[in-house]
Amino acid sequence: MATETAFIAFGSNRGNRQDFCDRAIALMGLLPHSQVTGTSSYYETEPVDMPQHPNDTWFYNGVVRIETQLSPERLLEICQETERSLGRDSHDQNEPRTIDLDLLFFGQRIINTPPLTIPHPRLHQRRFVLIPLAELDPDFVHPQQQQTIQVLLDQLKDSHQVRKLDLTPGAHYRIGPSCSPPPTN
Ligand code: PH2
Ligand code: MG
Ligand code: MG
Repeated sequence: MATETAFIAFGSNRGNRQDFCDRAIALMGLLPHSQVTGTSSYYETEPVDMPQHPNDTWFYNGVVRIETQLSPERLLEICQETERSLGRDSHDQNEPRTIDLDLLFFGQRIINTPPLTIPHPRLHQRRFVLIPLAELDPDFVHPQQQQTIQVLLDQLKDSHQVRKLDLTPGAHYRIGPSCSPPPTN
């Protein structure tokens, strides 16, 4: 089976946003026939394309990169199952959500078969996606725009704010050696 590089964006604007993002990253680490090969920093980001309420919570956003032998259809299904398992109960774009997982790229493939649209149709217009993507792979070429992530970011006109957070992504739920308690001597 061929291995492809996929990028998945995560976002949370409800409840304990850091915790939901940590848990989503941990669950991505358990994907069958797949390996997480990169996790961006967390960013706190101003809401984009949402009706403005005065005390709207900003999002936590970031991106993970995986090498996978899954099909894009199966990967999408697993992302949706993961959203449900983390308490996502609405798919109304305007409702706050515990976690949103969006498939951004699947190698260089262009897919337009409902329910899949890859690349994600708005990713090249969104600073909250391009900044974490550029952290992981600035030279990745967008198969439709035919530009690298870095060039798309340099050319971007999106004035919504994106602030890098000083947190370790996935820290609370990391599986493996970093779970060991610190030495006690
Ligand atoms: N997701 C949306 C719409 N607007 N804005 C930010 N800052 N972050 C998001 O993840 C986001 C958004 C639809 O999924
Ligand atoms: Mg989304
Ligand atoms: Mg989504």
